[in-house]
Amino acid sequence: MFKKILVANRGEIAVRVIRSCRELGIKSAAIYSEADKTSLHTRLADESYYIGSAPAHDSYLNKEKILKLALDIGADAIHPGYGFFAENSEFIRECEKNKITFIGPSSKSVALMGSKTEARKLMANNKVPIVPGTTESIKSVNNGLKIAQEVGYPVLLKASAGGGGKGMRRINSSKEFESAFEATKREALKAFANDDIYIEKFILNPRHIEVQIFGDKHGNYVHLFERECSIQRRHQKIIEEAPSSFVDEITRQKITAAAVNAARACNYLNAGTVEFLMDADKKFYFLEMNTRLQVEHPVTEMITGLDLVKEQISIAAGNKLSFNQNDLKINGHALECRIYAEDSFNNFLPSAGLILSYSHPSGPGVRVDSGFDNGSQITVHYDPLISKLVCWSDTRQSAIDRMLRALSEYIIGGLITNISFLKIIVDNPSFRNGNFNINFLNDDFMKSINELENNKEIQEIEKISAIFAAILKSNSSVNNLRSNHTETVNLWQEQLYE
Ligand code: MV4
Repeated sequence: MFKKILVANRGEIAVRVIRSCRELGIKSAAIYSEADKTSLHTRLADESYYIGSAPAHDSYLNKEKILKLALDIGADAIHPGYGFFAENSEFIRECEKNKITFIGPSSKSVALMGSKTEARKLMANNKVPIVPGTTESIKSVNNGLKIAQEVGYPVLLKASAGGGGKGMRRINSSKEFESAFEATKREALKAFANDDIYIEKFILNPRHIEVQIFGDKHGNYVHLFERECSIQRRHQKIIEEAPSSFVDEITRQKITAAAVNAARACNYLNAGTVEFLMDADKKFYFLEMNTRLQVEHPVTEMITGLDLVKEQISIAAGNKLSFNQNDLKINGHALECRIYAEDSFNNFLPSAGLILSYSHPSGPGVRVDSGFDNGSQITVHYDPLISKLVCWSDTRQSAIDRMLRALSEYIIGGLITNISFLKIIVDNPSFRNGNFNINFLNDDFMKSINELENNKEIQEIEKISAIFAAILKSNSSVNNLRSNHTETVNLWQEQLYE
């Protein structure tokens, strides 16, 4: 087993990894930027090292500095979290060269899955259904027009080096083809230094279903069931759940088998996620493979009882998977809400600033993964994710009720959050009935909630209460007030949440 793991990340995911290290008796080393001197991950790790100023390219994305640090402090492994170096094959290759274990897949798998056309080719050859379209890049307008005609409009042009929604364009008819082709190519070259583009049939109103997989160094592959991540806005996931209420047992068997085929096809090592689109007929299509631990992994942990980070570490150390496929079964239902520092009712404007008062929900079936606390600063330099609220219960309906209860317990003063937006979604009848797809939070939905009369009031009250909380916090009498006049505080709570 490893002696010391360098955690090459920040925020809630750094905290998450440090916690598993501690439980395994492995020393953890945090890195922190100027902006994170007093952050939770910096304080929680066994050792913490300053690596540069706040902008990520000066600190969390400084490859040379991080690798040198790992060697200097005797770290035998690096956990990348998600984002930053998690899917950077060059960084992984450097780790491999320096005999530092990268806790994740090989640089080869990451590079392979980074090319969407190569990935599609591999999947098509290994019994993983792909979206109809090409597995080679399109060389000319005429060639593209011919293929689009065969596939049938509407089609999507996608950048081979893209992913996560970047570098794609919808084409509705042959008239639009030429200009769209040129524009997508141009944009791809600019964004990815690679102008290979390919064609897929545009799947209308699909759901986003993904399957968690694991592979070890002994040729074992397992899946940990599916997650549904359709509730998103501009490719930013907001609510995830496991299992999907749309996936029946037969579909589950097919889609998880396809995901395991995908993992085996690329000799995949460690934790990965196979993303699919699923149409209204429950036909599913491979989309991309994410070669990292994902933000939403806790919902899978809640329904399987496993610690995915511990499993990652164990596998990276060369151990066999600690369980067989037959050991796993789905227990209950879990939902995750992402608490962002943003104004959902004002074009999702980020809301940077100081968290002046913070208290999070707890109680039965509630888990909070958070990188912040009182006095933490949310800066423009990093992701605006403050916290992940995960609720488990035996059924989806009771997990939803629990989520609403837990959301109402949050107090985050000093900046605007999306908590009231989350409450509206979770309590929406269509959401409760499982009747949604990736377009659920479309412009019509946003318009309808922005027109809610009492919603305007909620927004105003939230803004005022953020200021109020800030004043309370800076006033030394706040502690007396809280302990002696609880009802006063509760009245404020009622105003805020009723
Ligand atoms: C698609 C699609 C419809 N048809 N491909 C967006 C992110 C990237 N992973 C692929 N994406 C999509 N690809 C075909 N052939 C619709 C999307 C899409 C989407 C997919 C998953 C989750 C949210 C989404 C939001 C908009 C578009």
